[in-house]
Amino acid sequence: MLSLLDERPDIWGEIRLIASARSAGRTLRVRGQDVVVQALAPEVFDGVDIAMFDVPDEVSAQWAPVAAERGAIAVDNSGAFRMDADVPLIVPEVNADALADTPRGIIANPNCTTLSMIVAVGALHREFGLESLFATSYQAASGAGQAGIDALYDQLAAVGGRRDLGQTAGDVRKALGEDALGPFPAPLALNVVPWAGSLKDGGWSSEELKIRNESRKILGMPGLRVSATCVRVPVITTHAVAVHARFARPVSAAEARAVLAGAPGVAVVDDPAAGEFPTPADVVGTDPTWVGRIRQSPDDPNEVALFVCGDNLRKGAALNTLQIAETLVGRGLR
Ligand code: 11C
Repeated sequence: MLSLLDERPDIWGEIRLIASARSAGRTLRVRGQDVVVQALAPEVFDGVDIAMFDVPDEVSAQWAPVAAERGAIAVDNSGAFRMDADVPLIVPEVNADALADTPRGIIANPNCTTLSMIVAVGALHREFGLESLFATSYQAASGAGQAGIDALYDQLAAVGGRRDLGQTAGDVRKALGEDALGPFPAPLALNVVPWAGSLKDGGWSSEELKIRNESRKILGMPGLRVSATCVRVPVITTHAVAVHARFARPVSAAEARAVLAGAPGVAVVDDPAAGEFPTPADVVGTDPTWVGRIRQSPDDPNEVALFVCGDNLRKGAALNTLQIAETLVGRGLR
């Protein structure tokens, strides 16, 4: 968030940094200035126009309303308010018009996996009319926070050079030891793990339901048929999603490619003959939603398949939050 503030347009006057009492008093550099971190308290929001929250759900649930009461618009990156009917869930390239109605003074930022694909899906929906969405994610360790990053680096260090591993059931788990799993339920090095989030009804993970519920809300399609399977892969940052989208009419790969190539926030790299398609390692640290492997289903002319990559810490979190703030200011809503 701080490095993006340095790069983005300067819509800001005074910038305040707020954190828990543990971090209060530290000095951080923002837009070329040293700023002392203040401890979270109601009065820190006095005089603030936009308060960007990047904290656990329970902290947002308590404090975003306080910021709103004090006159700020809270832009919240947690899951606390995303499905609240009085809180718009915004992706500026897709549904910026919903910013006009903020009855609680709170705007929600979607989950990083939804954000990694929804700009591309929204562009196709505008043109062709979406009917159903099937998604399989390949999610980076950083989606699980610093503990996820640390666990993956430690696991990779432990298996590095071990040409004996990955050949017998359970050998990677045994070599790492259960304490090395970090926030993941199985080894991530030399492996993929079909799990992210918490267990919900019917065996779905919370992450899979977030993709379903958030996509429906962002696209304004409460009855949209959505099914997702979320998988963690040994990537540090950048989520990838294999998307199968069915539309109201036949859509050729060329038509889909043309729409995506012209869509704001989307970059198309799609030349498999030359080995060119987006991969997390090649796009991490960049802003666009990268799309490749665009194909028309051989069995259903209305269905298009694509492979999408998005930096889960940038567009998936801090960047979209900042874009919401910039759009509020650009539209004169702040
Ligand atoms: C992950 N997408 O990759 C999650 C992290 O709802 O904001 C973000 C959870 C959220 O594990």
